[in-house]
Amino acid sequence: MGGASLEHEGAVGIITIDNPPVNAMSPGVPGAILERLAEAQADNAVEAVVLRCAGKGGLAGADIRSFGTPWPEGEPTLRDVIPAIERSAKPVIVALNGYCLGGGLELALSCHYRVASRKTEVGQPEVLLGFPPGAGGTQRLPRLAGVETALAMIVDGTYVAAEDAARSGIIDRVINGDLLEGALAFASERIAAGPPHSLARERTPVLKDPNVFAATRERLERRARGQRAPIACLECVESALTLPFDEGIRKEREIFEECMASPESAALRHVFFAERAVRKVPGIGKDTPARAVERAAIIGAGTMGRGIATCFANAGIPVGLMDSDSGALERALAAIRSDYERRVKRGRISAADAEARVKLIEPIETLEGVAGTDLVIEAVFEEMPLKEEVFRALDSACDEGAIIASNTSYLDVDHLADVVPHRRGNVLGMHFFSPAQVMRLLEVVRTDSASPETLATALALGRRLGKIAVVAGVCHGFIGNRMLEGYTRQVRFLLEEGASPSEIDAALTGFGMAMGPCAVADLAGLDVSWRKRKADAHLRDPSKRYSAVADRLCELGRFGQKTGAGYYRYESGSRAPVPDPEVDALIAEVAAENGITRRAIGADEIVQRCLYHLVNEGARVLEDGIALRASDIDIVWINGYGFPRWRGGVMHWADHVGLDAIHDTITGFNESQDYWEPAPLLGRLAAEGKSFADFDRAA
Ligand code: ZOZ
Ligand code: NAD
Repeated sequence: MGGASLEHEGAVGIITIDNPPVNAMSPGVPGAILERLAEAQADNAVEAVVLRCAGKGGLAGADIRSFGTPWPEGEPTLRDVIPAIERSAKPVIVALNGYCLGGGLELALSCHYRVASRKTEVGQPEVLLGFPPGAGGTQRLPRLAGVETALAMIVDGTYVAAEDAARSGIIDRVINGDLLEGALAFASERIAAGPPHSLARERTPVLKDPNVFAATRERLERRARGQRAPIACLECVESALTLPFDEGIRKEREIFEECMASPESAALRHVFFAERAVRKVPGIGKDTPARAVERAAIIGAGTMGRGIATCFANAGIPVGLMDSDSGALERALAAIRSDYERRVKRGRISAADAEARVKLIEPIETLEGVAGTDLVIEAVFEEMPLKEEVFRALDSACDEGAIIASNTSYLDVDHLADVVPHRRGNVLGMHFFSPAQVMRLLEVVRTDSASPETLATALALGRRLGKIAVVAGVCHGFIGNRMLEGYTRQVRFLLEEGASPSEIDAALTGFGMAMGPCAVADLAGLDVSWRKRKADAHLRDPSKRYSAVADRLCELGRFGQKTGAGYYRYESGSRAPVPDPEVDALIAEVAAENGITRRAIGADEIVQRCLYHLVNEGARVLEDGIALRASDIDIVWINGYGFPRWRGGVMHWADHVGLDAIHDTITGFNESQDYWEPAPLLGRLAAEGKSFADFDRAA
């Protein structure tokens, strides 16, 4: 259990908070600070107190794991420490090092003075966990930093670096050398200067832009649709202006408690830990050796190849790019260059940086050019014979021990490993999402034969590329695309049964999905899945329902945005979807051919049919061991498919709805519709009154 110690340096008492790894305010820590503070108060030799942290973990705020569980009876909380500091007649100087976040910053704001090392960053990221600061941050920060700065930090959860924090008044001094020495020197100056030692609560918040609340509210209504916490943060900061300090604190507490109890906060806290759990992979530890990737190569310079090459360049890794079609390679290089130019124009990166990154991408003419690379990613057309041929050629061209990864969306990576028998241990899937340089998700597909070193290399590389890497087993479509198939099938069925593309999209964006499935299909290109459906036609069960709606659109050349028409039509130069009566007529025609009487379908049914299907397939993915845990599926759907983070991901959301209710509904669907056989794991968990989270805990 973490605690706090007290030592003396002349007239200064030094309290060190020690609760590795991040000095969170776990039960026991606030109590220990209070005790050390009381000792320092009682000691006549102490004239000032320096509060600091042990180690490099900073001050990460409340212990997020303790939320949702009862706080031990009688154990002091952060809310007891803060008034004790404010009551202290001896000035308390907090010395910050590294991250100072959430309750950590609230503790710091209650001190008389704040000094910080140059690498310190301060922030109130509570909104990202679904609640506003709850220990006075929304009242003290505006009084120190000004309303506009505080509002932006609290509503968006953004961090501010030490120098900027000093400029805005949050930090009193940035220390260049040794932090403790600097803090002690600062304390001596304060002792010499004597009282008064002013507190944030005694100041008046300064508002420069009277329009800032209205403008922020309007921005949040667009950006944070469906969420409560960002608006709740705004309401709290607003009350720093409209209410006396203590009333503002009461209001903040009220709103904090309301938000903390919300499903939104439970979901966001779940995602926080899910993002960390995903890194834990059986058989892979800190001591598993990983190959240093100093140079890589990408085979295939199409949509994906060019995006993946850009990821490497962004991470500063030299990368070769090869395509059997020299025109395609030239087009890719031109597209990469113009993408960087756009980013320079928007002020995202400097022209020099862009130039340096472009230089890291080296066109290679033949596969022999992969010699000297540590890792090759194959991103050619999605055809097994072609990929086999490329793998065989890579077998002769690659260095001994080089890793060969496939970016395949669906194909059997175990089979690809068999194509290069003596390199089997070095083969795996690295499934990027489009656009690869933007999307955070990377599915690392673990083959039966991949060595721990190969897997560890791919996972470490994923982190270097700024991705969130999720390990998936080999199956058709891995985690995400396997689940996607049934989701889009439901969309086609719903269209035939009476819903329009815009009704389906509105229902799912209303739920919180970043985009509706029809708009997504138009963006990605309807031809891609059409080709796949045609190639897999022989695998289809002819006794089951099939909707030809999307095929018929493709037969008309409606491939989506790139042809100006798909599920919607698009005015030239515009990406805004416009409902198209031609599509309505086509759908009605297909429905009539299949003998379907169309009806009005409400948003609830659309959401249920699409999302319960995801849950059911997710349960199968879990039971088959394709995903290591339900929370990994959540990470895949949030980062790869636009599932709302604030709903916690598909499986967490299912737990919230209740697996028994979902199982009952699916069982009902199964009586009259194809593809609804309940997944055995879903049935079992529902019968036992358990959740997917219980399944994860037991694993
Ligand atoms: O870990 C990064 C981070 O961002 N942490 C969360 C910071 C945050 O959101 N703080 C605000 C918390 S809410 C709050 O503070 C409200 C509050 O006080 C209200 C008070 C009201 C009074 C209530 C009365 C009952 C950080 C940037 C800090 C470090 O990043 P790294 O990449 O270096 O390390 P991670 O993220 O891998 O973390 C290392 C291990 O520490 C665990 N952890 C981090 N922050 C935690 C935490 N555990 C509990 N609480 C936290 N705040 C993290 O899970 C990881 O653990 P393992 O087991 O995965 O290694
Ligand atoms: P694409 O058609 O845009 O590009 C494929 C490129 O491979 C073409 O430029 C082609 O000339 C080149 N190529 C073909 N044979 C080659 C060979 N023998 N040697 C070198 N180059 C060759 O395809 P894409 O969309 O980039 O998809 C590539 C792979 O990535 C596929 O396996 C696909 O399933 C997967 N993927 C695609 C997406 C997506 O959204 N497009 C997303 C994730 C994964």
